[in-house]
This record gives sequence, C-alpha cells and structure tokens, in this order.
Amino acid sequence: QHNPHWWGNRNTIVHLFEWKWSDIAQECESFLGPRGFAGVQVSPVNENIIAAGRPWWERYQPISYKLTTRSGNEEEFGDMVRRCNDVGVRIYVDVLLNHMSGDFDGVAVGTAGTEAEPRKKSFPGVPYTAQDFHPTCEITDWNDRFQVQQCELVGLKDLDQSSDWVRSKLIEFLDHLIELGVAGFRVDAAKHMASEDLEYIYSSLSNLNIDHGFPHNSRPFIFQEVIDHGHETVSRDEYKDLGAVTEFRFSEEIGNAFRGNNALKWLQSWGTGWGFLPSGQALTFVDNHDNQRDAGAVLNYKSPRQYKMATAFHLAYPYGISRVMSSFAFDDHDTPPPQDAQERIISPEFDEDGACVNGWICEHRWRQIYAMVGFKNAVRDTEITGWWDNGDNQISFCRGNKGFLAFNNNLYDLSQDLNTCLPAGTYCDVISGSLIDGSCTGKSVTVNENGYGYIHIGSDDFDGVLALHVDAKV
Ligand code: QV4
Repeated sequence: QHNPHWWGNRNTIVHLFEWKWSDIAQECESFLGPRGFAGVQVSPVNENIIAAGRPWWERYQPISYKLTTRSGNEEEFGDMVRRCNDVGVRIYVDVLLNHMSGDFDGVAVGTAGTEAEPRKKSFPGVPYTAQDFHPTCEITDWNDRFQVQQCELVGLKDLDQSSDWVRSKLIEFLDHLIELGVAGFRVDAAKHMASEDLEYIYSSLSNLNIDHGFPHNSRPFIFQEVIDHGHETVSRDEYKDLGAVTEFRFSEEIGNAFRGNNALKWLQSWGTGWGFLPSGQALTFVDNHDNQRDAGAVLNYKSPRQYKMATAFHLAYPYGISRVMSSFAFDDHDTPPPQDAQERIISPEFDEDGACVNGWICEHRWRQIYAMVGFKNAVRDTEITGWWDNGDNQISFCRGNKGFLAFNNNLYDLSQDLNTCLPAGTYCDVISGSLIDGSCTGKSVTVNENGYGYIHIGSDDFDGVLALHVDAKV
C-alpha cells in the first residue's frame, strides 16, 4: 500500500494543517489543481474533545467516528473529496487508530455533541468501554516495546488493536472514508501499535472507490508516523513493508545542512546513502506539524531563506514521497489556528500576489515553493547528472536534460559558468521570478550549445537557490 495514486505527472502532497473542508475544496480548484499538486493531507476528520482555548492538538483526542470537527461536517468533507478528485488532487486523512482522548474532568462533549467519560474509558458514541483499552500505564522508557505499544502516549487512552471489536470499528471508520473517495491515510502514532495489528487492519480495508476515478482493485495509500532516529527498539523497519513511513532522519538532516551545520557538498549521496529508507517507502518532509514547533535542527517558516532552499532541494532531488507543510503562524506549542471570537476556524485570505495574510502562512503559496512543485513535475523520470560543488556550500546539479538547480549557502557569491545540461536557449529562473506571457520577471540564464550558462547567486540575494527547467524556457 505504497502507491499514492497520483494523477498524471504530479508529485507532491501538501499538508493543509487545520484548514476547513470548504476552503480546501476551493483551494483544490483555484490553486492546487492548476499548480500541479498531487494531493492534500487533511487534519483529523472525526469528532474530538473540546480543549480550553482550542489548541490544534485537541483534534488528536477523538471521542467518536462521527465526521464533525471544526473543519466541517460529513457533507462538507464529502463535497471536498469529490471536488478535489475532480481536479486531480487526492485526499489523505490523518487517522487516529492508536487511542481515544486523554483524561477530562467529568463528562466531555465533543465537536459533534457526543458525550464521553474518558476517565472511565467510556465512549458511547462508538461504543468503546474499558475492556477495549490496554490497562493504564505511563511510557517512561521509550526503548521498552511493551510501554511504547501498550501504555498511554501522553495519557491518551490506548486502544487494544488486537481485539476483534476494536479492529472492526477502526476498519468501519476507514472504509467509510474510502467510500467517500479518499486515496489513503496518514496513520498517527503508528509506532505505538503492533505492526501485526496494523497489517490486519490495512489488509482488511476496501479497495478505493471506483466512482471517484480510482482504477479497479486500487489499495489505499498508507503512510505511517514512526519516529525513528536510528537506535530505537521499535523501528521503522517493522512498518515499511505495510506502507510508507515518515522519514524523520530526512527532516533532521536537511535542516542541519541548510542551517550550515553540514556542508552542502555532502548532499551528493542524499537518500539511502544517508541511511534513509528506500525511496518508495519514505514519506519525506522538511518539517511537520510537530517538529516545526520544536527547537533544534528542523527548519520552519520562521527561517524563510533557509527553508526555501531546503524545500527546493527536497523537491529537486529524486528521493522519497514528498510532502510540503502549510502552517498557521504560532508562538508556542498551544497556539490555536486562526479563529474568530466564537472560536470558529477562519478561512485564509490572500493578497494580490496570492499570499495568505490573516494568520495562515501558506508556505505552499510561496512562489519559490509552488514553482518547485512545478519543477518536480517537469523533470519527472530523470536522474541526477552533472553534480558540481565548490568543496563547500555551493552546489549544482541537473535533472537529465530537463532541469538544473544551483545553491549558494556560502557567505560569498557564486559566479561562474556551470553545466546546466539543458538544450541551448534562454531560461527563466523560477525562484527569483516567473515566466509570464513569454517574459521572465526574475533572473534569466542563457545556455549555450554545450549546455553551459553563467550562474550568479549573490550571498545577499533574496534567495540562495536558482532553478531552471524546460517548461520555463523564455
Ligand atoms: C498531559 C501531560 C502528560 C499526562 C497527561 C494526562 O503532558 O504527561 O500523561 O496530560 O493527564 C496534549 C497536551 C499534553 C497532554 C495531552 C493529554 O499537549 O500535555 O498530556 O494532551 O491531555 C498532539 C500534541 C500533544 C497533545 C496530543 C493530544 O503534540 O501535545 O497532547 O496531540 O492532544 C511521540 C510519538 C508520536 C507523536 C509525538 C508528538 O511517537 O506519535 O510524540 N506524534 C503524533 C502526532 C501529534 C499528536 C499525537 C501523536 C497524539 O503527530 O501531533 O500529539 O495523537 O514522538
């Protein structure tokens, strides 16, 4: 279940974190489809507890499988899936199979109005009772398999996926989403569930819905959240054959490199050479909704210059199943998504350049990022050739004879003739500008008969990367 069922030459998933279904439907039609995005990862769809201040993380505390959250109801969800599929953009749902909500004083009322008593492990909306959960215990040793898989992750009531009843409820929930036309799932906290139980669940799921344009016998795409830094008792290898796995080492290492802690020249062997999973099993990202909130090596929108460079490298180097993060502005771990006085999530608004303005960051609408989604589509099925570096933080490479990238992460200029591998002609750098009505609004590069062109990236240029491809020839 490693096939994401992308349309045509498309390549990239965007995580529209905390967006409403009606806004995503609109975004598929007006932006993602036209720009060649392949799919959207959406926030959890089923009913959750209501936490004070409405932090984003309340959605990781389910109460029932009714499809009503602050993003919308079942009808709006179904409408979104249909409209996105119609323009070739797939929907992947973040699903919580590991647990229900954590403790809550008294009777909790969820986002669909369902009552539950989490302290008693009583969730009548499903229904689940105490016998459907593992006995309560705390994870204190992350290298103890029993604790990781059978105790409670931050106190969230831990479902027993070996039970027939729990399995049947989870399968029914996922099949309902498949019926509505989704292409697959991000499995939250997969590491906290035994891989044998997940294998049973995944293999019991229905095929994708042919009424939504999926070929007969298509299996749902699965990507599993397993954080494996390299020395864990529960490892990514236990899950990689069941579906793709989030490759956290990719996120950490790309952050290190573009923060300047590791010379870019080493990226020549990027991918399995760095101990990452085989390309088709790795779900890759510069940051995700959790690690963008942690201090450390991982880059996020708050370091835009380095973030754009890392994203360009992510989308230009042919490795992994790519996901781009699309965030809302945050100060700390608990900052809620943009919301109004009634605590309803508000819709993104855009300026004349299409950038988001009202608390949504929308990295996917940054020209340097969506242009690289287009680059990745344009160079599909080509290899890395013509690697060049200055022995330090200036690198360049080609994607066959369809695309060329150069990076300068040194504190001095990159100015020289480089092999672009492209057919002779003039190309528009899709990072510093766009090709509009045949003319380039940014830097242009003229490539001679031998494929060479003069490349300049000043150390104080707005962006430290330059990208050329055959679909942006002046
Ligand atoms: C608090 C205490 C606990 C205590 C508990 C019980 O911190 O020590 O046991 O009360 O009283 C929120 C609060 C957290 C609180 C918890 C339960 O932040 O302080 O525990 O609720 O009330 C998200 C957030 C969490 C949030 C959780 C549930 O990140 O902060 O917890 O949602 O709302 C590991 C895992 C990995 C996991 C990662 C964060 O291996 O699987 O930690 N990542 C996924 C998601 C993540 C999500 C969860 C898992 C849980 O990507 O976003 O956590 O679904 O690495």
